[in-house]
Amino acid sequence: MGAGQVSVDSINPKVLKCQYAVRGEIVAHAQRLQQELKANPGSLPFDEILYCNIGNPQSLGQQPITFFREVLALCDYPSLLDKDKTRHLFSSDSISRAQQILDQIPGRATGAYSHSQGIKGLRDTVAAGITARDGFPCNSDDIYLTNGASPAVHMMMELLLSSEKDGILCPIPQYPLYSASITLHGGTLVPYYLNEASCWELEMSELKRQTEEARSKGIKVKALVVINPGNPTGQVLSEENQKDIVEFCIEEGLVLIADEVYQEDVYVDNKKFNSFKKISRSMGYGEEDIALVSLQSISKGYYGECGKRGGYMEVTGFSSSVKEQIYKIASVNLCSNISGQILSSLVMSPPKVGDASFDSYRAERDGILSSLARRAKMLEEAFNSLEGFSCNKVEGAMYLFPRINLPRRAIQAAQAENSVPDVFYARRLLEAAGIVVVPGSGFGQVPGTWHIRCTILPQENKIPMVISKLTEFHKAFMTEFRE
Ligand code: DCS
Repeated sequence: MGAGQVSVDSINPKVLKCQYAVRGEIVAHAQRLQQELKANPGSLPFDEILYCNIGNPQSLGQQPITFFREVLALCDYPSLLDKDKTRHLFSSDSISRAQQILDQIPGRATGAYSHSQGIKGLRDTVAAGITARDGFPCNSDDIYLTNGASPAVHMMMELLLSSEKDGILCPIPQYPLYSASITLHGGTLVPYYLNEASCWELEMSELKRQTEEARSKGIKVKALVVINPGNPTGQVLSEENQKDIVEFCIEEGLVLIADEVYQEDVYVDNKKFNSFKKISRSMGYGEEDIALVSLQSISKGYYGECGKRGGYMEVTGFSSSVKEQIYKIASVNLCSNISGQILSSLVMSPPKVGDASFDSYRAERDGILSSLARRAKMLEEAFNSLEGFSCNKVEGAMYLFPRINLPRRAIQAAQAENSVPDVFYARRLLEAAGIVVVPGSGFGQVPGTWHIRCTILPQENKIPMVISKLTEFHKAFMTEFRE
């Protein structure tokens, strides 16, 4: 078949419609500039591209947790376990953990397919970790180990959406995986706006209003997505708010899809992560009351193992016949990758007090999290000090989502180029300073407001440089477009 036989007109229109800004046009432009820098050093006003567009910690220098990698290496190359010499390279608890994991893997082989929900012994470990975290029991039959949270989202959309009459409530701003997956599966995104003026609060009145409005248009609202801590908005929900959300889902008969991938990334003392499973169970609600899907990932937290692709979804409150269908969808993909499965078990069951690795594990974990908290604060203060910017507190996750009040002349200049104003700003920032951010329009925002999303992930010693480049660019930009 020749290349001409497939055209954009002949492919699935849902693919054409789907958008994913985190790796969109600004990033493509950054990659071109990076090539340019390599081919002609000194040809651009900067000598390095600073990728603040994506939550990919290790790509910017974050080191993996030693214990996790030791266990992984031993599982992947078990011959090391038998050799007296190489034993000195590994901590004693990583050796015992690897042995324990290998005993749980059929054939002791990380190169074998596993059960489609994931290796039973690893799911047992994940379930025990969830039980310890929440203080409420978790059954390993409810766990599906996945290649990150993304496939879990696609799986749920596949399950729930049959036509554009099916709606999913999503926060705006949202992480564009949700809009992309809903588009690909032919459903309708029902937006609910987070309130920027009150630190991106999730207001129940807004949820109700949007649900009613969607229903009045004939849309069957099937699920509510909540991202907590929020991406791109960085808020951490209060317990009271979470309880109201649980009540709302029960009253309205909605599946609650709780995206909890940033559960370890909370940077403020007055807020704490609570899983929706814990909140709903603490209210006395059980499986018969609420359908709940909780997502976790090895990509975030202090682990940042994005490229290993791991995570899980905990699915509760679905009938056994629906669970059979979820299992069927999982089984079409055979299984998730085994390294990701092992890491999922490790992040939910890291070294404990008294284990040989505990002190080094704790130092690595706390070092990463406290540095992220400092970086968040430094960048937040920097944005707030710039004319026209206002930035809410980063309570959690990995991003700042400051609002920018663009001068009228900048908006006109963007329109003259057929560009969206925040895309125009992000492009200018990239071209002048080499800093890559994602325009707010990629996440959704109140019409007429403009934002950018910037990660807090550049290494801490680079933050002052990021801030000074950003400041220099912004001042020049505002001067250029001043009325
Ligand atoms: N859910 C949220 C809220 C996310 O932010 C991400 C990734 C995912 C799910 C999916 O991650 P994994 O598939 O790796 O588990 N965050 C993207 C982002 O905003 N920047 O980097 C990736």
